[in-house]
Amino acid sequence: KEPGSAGEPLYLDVQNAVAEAGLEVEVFGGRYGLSGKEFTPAMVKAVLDELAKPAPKNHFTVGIEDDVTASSLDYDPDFTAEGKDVYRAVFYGLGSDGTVGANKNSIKIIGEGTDNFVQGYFVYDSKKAGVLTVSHLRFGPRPIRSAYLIDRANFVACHVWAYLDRYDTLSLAAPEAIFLINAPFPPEEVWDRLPREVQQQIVDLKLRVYAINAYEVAKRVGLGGRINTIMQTCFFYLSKIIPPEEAIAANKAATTETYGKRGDEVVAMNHRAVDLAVASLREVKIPAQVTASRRRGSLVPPGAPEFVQKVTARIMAGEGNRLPVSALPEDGVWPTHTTRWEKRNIALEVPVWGPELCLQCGKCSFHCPHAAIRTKVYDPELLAGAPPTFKSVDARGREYAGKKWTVQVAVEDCTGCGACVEICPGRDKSQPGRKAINMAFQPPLREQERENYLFFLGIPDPERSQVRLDTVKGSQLVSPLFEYPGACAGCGETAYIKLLTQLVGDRLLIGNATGCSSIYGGNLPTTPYATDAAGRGPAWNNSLFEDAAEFSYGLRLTVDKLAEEARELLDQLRDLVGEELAQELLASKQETEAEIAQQRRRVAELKKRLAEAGEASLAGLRQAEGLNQTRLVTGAPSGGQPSTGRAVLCRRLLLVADYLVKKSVWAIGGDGWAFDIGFGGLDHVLASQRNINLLVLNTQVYSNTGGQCSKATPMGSVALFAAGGKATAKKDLGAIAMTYGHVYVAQVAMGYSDAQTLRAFLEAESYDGPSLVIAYSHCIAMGFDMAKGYEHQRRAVESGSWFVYRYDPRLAAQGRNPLQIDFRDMTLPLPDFARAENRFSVLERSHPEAADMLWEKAQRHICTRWHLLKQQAQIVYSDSCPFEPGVVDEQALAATGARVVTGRSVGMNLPAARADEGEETGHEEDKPA
Ligand SMILES: Cc1ncc(C[n+]2csc(CCOP(=O)(O)OP(=O)(O)O)c2C)c(N)n1
Ligand code: SF4
Ligand code: SF4
Repeated sequence: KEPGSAGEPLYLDVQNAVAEAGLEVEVFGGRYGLSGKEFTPAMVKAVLDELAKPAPKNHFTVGIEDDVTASSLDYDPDFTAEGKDVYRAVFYGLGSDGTVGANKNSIKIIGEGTDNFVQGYFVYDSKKAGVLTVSHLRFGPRPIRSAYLIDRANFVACHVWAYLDRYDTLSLAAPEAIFLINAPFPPEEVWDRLPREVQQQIVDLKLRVYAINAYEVAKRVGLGGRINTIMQTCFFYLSKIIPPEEAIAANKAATTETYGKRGDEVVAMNHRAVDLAVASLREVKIPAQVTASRRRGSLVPPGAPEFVQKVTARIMAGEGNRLPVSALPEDGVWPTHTTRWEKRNIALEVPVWGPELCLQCGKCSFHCPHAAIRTKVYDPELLAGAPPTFKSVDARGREYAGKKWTVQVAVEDCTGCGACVEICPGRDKSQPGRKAINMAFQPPLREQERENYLFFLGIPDPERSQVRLDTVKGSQLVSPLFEYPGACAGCGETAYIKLLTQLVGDRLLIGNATGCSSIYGGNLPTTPYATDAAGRGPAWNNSLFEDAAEFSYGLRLTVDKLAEEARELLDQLRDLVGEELAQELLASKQETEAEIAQQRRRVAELKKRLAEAGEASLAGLRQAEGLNQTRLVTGAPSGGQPSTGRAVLCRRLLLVADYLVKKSVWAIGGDGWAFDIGFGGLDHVLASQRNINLLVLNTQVYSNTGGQCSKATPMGSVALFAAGGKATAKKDLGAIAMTYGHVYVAQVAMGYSDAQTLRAFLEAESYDGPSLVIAYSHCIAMGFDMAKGYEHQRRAVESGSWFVYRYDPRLAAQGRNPLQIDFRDMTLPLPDFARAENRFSVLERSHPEAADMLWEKAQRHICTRWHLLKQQAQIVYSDSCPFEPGVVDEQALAATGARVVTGRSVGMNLPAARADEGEETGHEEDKPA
């Protein structure tokens, strides 16, 4: 309903039709099902019952607890219209653990193999992985027309033990239902480990409980963490919808079909899993009474703000639809920095730091996609009061002499992806495989590491200006302002965003294209964008899939305009503010963190002086009845007191003074945005001369919507809409952007070189013009173990499938070639790279000839592009060379009188590379690329 409208469109249409026809019919309108809310037979009945009353409520709501306008209808939640012969099963799974896929298989097996009718509803969180999925399956002898979720299930399966403490999984169980739990310990221990509330439900509802340690079974047969086949087998075995032997045979056939493309070994592992699942399933003995004293804890830690406790936590618990209208903020403002309260505990294994092997390189923190492993350098006195298990060692390196060093894991936020362990260079020479961080079982570590992490967070960060943000290690000594995003475990996009927040801090403004990054970036109920100790953080916004570049361009124009206004006002108020302060504020170039920090202090002083001056003249302003606007704005000081007119200027300057500190504007999105749908806008922005940065998180497919082919998809790989292998080469967006000459362009892959990535980000940020950074981002859609994502990035570069380079127009202005290629040569044949990734290898298995043809062609194409790139990097630039960046000095142009230019942003120049870079760790990667 439009705000202010008398009713919803359909209601108004019907009212109109009835009135025009002159019928004597009473029309009632109401709302249901908004935002995907349920509309059940019980609610339908409530509406019909209401209409039967002498004075029914008009404009009612049902299924929403509207305690603000009191328009809700009550309904009886126990009313059901479902037949008793319908078998209802609910499965609580972990996003991307295969539960949903297995359930779809179950529907197929039962639908095709029996006379049953089947139905499946799948409820997902908008987060991609490591989150709750609930599958609702119905089977019955008659067609199923229940267009709503199950609320009384005969079978409830909980595939994640930790859910028992987070969600009321048994609220959907019918009396005497079967409850199947995946428990990561022996079945005999299950009862005693259940929270009291769950025991109570089991006893009250007389449930039959079965347990299996599916993780152990999966590990034994070589399936890693994939438990879906095991849990599906248990479902078939227990539910007896079809005879167990038939179900097992059908299940094996289904896994053959599902995993056939991944090779015989994967199929065999799944078949072994089916057999072992049945042998490992145990019934849990249920005592007559509840025995546990442990209760379910609060979903969020006690220190969480009231709103988080009362509203956010309920949405996290899956109870958002039960929140009353009055619980929601009137103005729609929702707090940020809230993923820190989630404590999802989804990792079965987490890294554990061994200080003795640590090289203090910061790579673990740099590469962690979830900001769940952090490093800190601090004064030893700050260790006072540390928990007994808190670890620290003497910090290495001259600049950290006398300080302490800690690597700390946020075990409750870690996803267990293993990326940090893979990347860690600290090895034990006497014990191959042992590193400075190693994965260990999480549950026993949880309590102690929670305490350690809290203590770690309490140690203050060093001043930004005191750390070398231009080194891998230094960049990780400031807290990220993007933490624990709900992206897939091991996501290849998020570490880039996290790094950006560390390099730019709270001056960052982001316009985000729709895609994975907008989902994990701007999710409800929690957001990963965080604030610093002063309560400030990046400003983030998402408009559309296609318009992030233009949208961010708008942010840039706005910031520039406000900065221009601040400067003009400051100029007018020089005498009031103080000539020296005004001059310093206007002249500051803010090229380094130290200068930016100084400018912040100046702005703080300016605001203080403005507030004082404003106060002094407030009385005059209040008496200024009849003053016209012109006088207000142009009023001059009189008798040493600010005039009322100048008070207005002061107030205005107070509002915009923060824009005197430089802001950094970034458009962020995927390749679907940048290469395809938003390309026109992106190109438009590149063609400008504004200081705007575009970060493309290139997963080479549309990841968020399931892996559709984009123009960045490599030739010879399989994606949705390119089922037989993509037959054209990927578009070279970087090459296109370089043709402008005035655009800073970089292609990076942090798995190949973190130092080069870091450098590119800093250069892009410092370049006073448009910058395009295209970041290779591994993705679950590529089809490999995400723990090894950075290794795949390295191989992509070594095979030439991905070139890393930087093109800096500032070099051309110095008579140097702006293009710097950041790797030496291709050392890996393309097929060797391709075979390790399912997106390619699936083609070789299904159509080997097509794979041969396309990979051969792709290899040739890569060689051609490589030669062109090398030649481009070898062109000799000189003062007289025609190859110049296409930048014209706008001020000089304006001075010709040809046009007036206003409000162009002023950027900072790149701090010169320091000769000692890379010395602190001795790693090749830490040296300037
Ligand atoms: C105009 C429009 N078309 C389609 C969509 C649906 N949609 C949302 S995100 C997305 C894919 C994003 O892919 P990409 O830009 O590559 O980002 P990624 O998810 O890979 O990070 C699509 C198709 C949309 N939001 N708007
Ligand atoms: S296992 Fe993954 S999420 Fe956990 S700390 Fe390491 S990189 Fe981060
Ligand atoms: S990556 Fe390994 S060696 Fe480097 S800081 Fe982390 S734990 Fe230490």
